[in-house]
Amino acid sequence: MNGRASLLLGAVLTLAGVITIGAGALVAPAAGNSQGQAWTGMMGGNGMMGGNGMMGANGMMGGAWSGASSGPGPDASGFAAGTTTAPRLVRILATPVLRFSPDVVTVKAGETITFEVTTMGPTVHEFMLGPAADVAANKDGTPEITDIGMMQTKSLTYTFTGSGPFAFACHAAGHYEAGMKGTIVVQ
Ligand SMILES: [Cu+2]
Repeated sequence: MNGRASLLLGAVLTLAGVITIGAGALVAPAAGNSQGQAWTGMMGGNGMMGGNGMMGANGMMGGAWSGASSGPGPDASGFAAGTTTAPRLVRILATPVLRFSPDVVTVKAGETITFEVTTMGPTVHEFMLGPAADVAANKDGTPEITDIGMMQTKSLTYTFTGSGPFAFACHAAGHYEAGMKGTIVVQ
């Protein structure tokens, strides 16, 4: 981790310590983008009282940061490959400088990973993940979480079947072109 990423992580931890009051992390039930779509709606989804609003499980009052850290990667001691019943947790920050941190994530072939993506700063981000060509093309149907607002954390669970290549990206207007993308290394 470079110095800037360390600073950003420290900042987000500090902020989260102040505002994380309510529920813990939101965990997607399965791969795909069904979660984001399920959140739409006047009161149940993106509204003030819903799961994605100010008072909801993923809003300013809760779920911004669960406190857990990313599980050890394949090259680290204590590594345990994620499974569909026990996915490995990988945290990613979406930063105000239009970068993901980290922007390279190493997985074992076949692993199931839950990505928890937290936006720092006021710029809203997205997180699309899948086959690299689909992610580069912003292809419809590629797993994605959208509208990740300031200090919000949203999650996406994905199983890496095959050797890839896989990638992730933010396709908010102009962000991908500015370099807001990342690489999955499959071991
Ligand atoms: Cu973005």
